[in-house]
Formats: sequence, structure tokens, C-alpha cells
Amino acid sequence: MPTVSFLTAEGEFLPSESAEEFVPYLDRLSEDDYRRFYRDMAVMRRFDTEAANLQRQGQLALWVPSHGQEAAQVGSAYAARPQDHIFPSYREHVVGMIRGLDVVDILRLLRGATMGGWKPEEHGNFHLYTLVLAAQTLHATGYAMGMQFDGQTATGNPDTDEAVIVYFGDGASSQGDANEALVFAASYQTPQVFFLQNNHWAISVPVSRQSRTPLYQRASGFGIPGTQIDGNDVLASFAVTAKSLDDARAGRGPALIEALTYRIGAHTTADDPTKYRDAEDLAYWVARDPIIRFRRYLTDLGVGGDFFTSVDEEAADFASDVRRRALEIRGPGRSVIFDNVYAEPHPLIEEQKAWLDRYEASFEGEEA
Ligand SMILES: Cc1ncc(C[n+]2csc(CCOP(=O)(O)OP(=O)(O)O)c2C)c(N)n1
Ligand SMILES: [Mg+2]
Repeated sequence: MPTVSFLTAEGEFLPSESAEEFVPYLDRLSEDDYRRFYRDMAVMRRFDTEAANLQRQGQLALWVPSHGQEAAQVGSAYAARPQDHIFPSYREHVVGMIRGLDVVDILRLLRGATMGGWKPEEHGNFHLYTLVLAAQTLHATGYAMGMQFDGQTATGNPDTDEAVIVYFGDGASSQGDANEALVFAASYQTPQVFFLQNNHWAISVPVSRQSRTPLYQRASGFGIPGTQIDGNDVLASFAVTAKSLDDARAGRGPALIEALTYRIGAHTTADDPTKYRDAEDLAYWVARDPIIRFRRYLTDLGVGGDFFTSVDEEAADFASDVRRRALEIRGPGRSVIFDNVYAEPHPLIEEQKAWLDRYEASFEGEEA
């Protein structure tokens, strides 16, 4: 099946033949939604730059850029309903933002001030970042099985029926965990979408080394539908994910979406991609930038220049607010290592905490 796309690289609305069955899903979107898609992509791009700068200035231990992947992430995130559960990898910053997470909480993690992150139930069911590649695919499948066992899905009410969407990368798709998660999802027909962002690289390993077949074709081996989309087309990402999540909620089982995109930046601030990839390859993808493409489309629809100027201003304000608050992040204090060991107070933990306080106090008055 050829790649599903609605917009050409130039931003012209020209759906591929494979996109036809997904066209009705675009009826759910108003012009306000289109503006929101653009705004979120542009604000995230600016945030990404700010976070990378903070890392270079020694204020974060590491940064994981999402530059280039904004359309794949924004479209799929808006396709989820409030009751759905999202299991991210570690690069889905804008998905978290859309679900109501304060992005400074992500920086808190990368500044080493928290050992976990946030409570998913307080942030739109956006679960924790997972650095152990593909582990989240198993968490997601287990969670989706739980929804089935608890009768929280496939009751026929799309306003309350729940589904799961899990994000993972081309590299992670080679892990045993991802394959086990797909086997269980297919066996139990879980209400679940596997959203694979193929950004063409797993650090310095190209996707061509990871698989002899296009990744979406692997789905048929598990017995679930697989669809490849132009991941730099926010409309394709929205429409295909909306259909797959609807099917999942209605009890029609799991699906795999392969979003073809590109990691424009480094894997993280810890590597230098010029050492392992060609400038031409990068230029090819820069010309397919998801934000520029959508801006052209909106301009053709009649959205005026003031809108884009106001988004740029908002993005700049957003970034400076993030910078200010990031610099205020402090460590959690030593007592936190005891706080979540048990749900209830425990005498042994109290004893250890008191010992550590006495030990630390024994240094008071000493020269540093
Ligand atoms: C189990 C495991 N093995 C290796 C690593 C080291 N590692 C971190 S990211 C990465 C590449 C992941 O590539 P991909 O899944 O394509 O995601 P992307 O970073 O491109 O978004 C590797 C090998 C890890 N975090 N976990
Ligand atoms: Mg990758």
C-alpha cells in the first residue's frame, strides 16, 4: 500500500489514492484546529532550540530534540481522546504538551531533579518517558489488556471507551520487547495503536540496517493491519491515527502506523550526526519540513500573515518563560529517596531517614 499523504512537500492538498478512505476523518477538523496544529508545531520547534541551548550552557544534563518530527507527533496526539492513555518514548515533548503536561517537567527530568517525572492521571494520561528502548510497548499492551479485562473499552460508547497509543522508534522496533508486545496485542486484540516514528536513524545506525522490509509490513506477520504514512504531513498523521484509535476503541483490535519522518537534529546533545550521515540526505528532508509545508497550506486557505507573526511571538514568549523557570529548578532534597519506597509509612524507612539526617548533620560546621 503506498504511503498515505494529503499534502505534497509544497503544501498542496493532493491526497494520495491510499488516503481516500481517511478523507472523512478530516471533517472532524475546523480551521481553529488547523491553526492549533500549526501553533503547537511552531512553539515546540522554538522550545526545542531553547532546551538545546540550556544544555549547551550547562543547565541540563542532556537534551533530546524532536526537530523534524512535529507533524507526526501533533497529528497523532490530537487524534487521541481525553480518556485514552499515551505511552511515550523520550522524544514526544509536544504530545505531552497537548495532553496538558508542563514541558518544564520534562526539563526537570533532564536536569536530574526528579527520578521519575509526573503522575499520568494528572496530565491527560500521558505516561512516563521510557529510556529503556521499547519497554513502553509492553507497558502499553499490558495496560490495554487491563482495559479489556476491566470492561473499559468496546462497550459501544466512543465517549467513554478507552484505547492506548504507544510511541516507539525504528530502532526500538528491532527490540524483543516491541515484538512481544505486538504478539500479545494481536493475540488479545487489544484496543491499541502502535505509532512507530521512523525517523531513519537509531543514533548512528540507519533504518536500512534495521530491516529488510518497510517497517509497516512487519505488522502483517503479527496479524494486524499496518499503514505507512507521510509522517511530515500533520493531516495524514491525524486522520490515520483517528481511524486506528476509533477501530481500537470499538473492539476492532490493534493497528500499526509507520510514520515516515526524519530526525533533523542530533540523536541527543551527546552526539554529532555530521560524523555518520550525508549532508544530501539531510537536505532532502529539510526540504520536506513539516512546519513550512503546513504554513504553505494554511496560506493557500487564506490564513493571513498576522496569524504567523502572532505564533512567532507566542513561541518566543513561551521559550523565555521556559528558560526562566528551568533555571529555577532545584534538586528534590535527600528525603525524596525514601518517599515512594512504600505507599504507607514504614518504621524501617523512618529509621533510615533519621540515620541519614544525623549523618549529614555530623558534617555541619566542617570546612567544605
Ligand atoms: C534497551 C536499550 N538498548 C540500547 C539503548 C541505547 N539507545 C538509546 S536511544 C537508541 C536509539 C533508538 O533509536 P530509535 O528507536 O529509532 O528512536 P529515536 O531515538 O530515533 O527516536 C539506543 C540504541 C537503550 N536506551 N535501551
Ligand atoms: Mg529512530
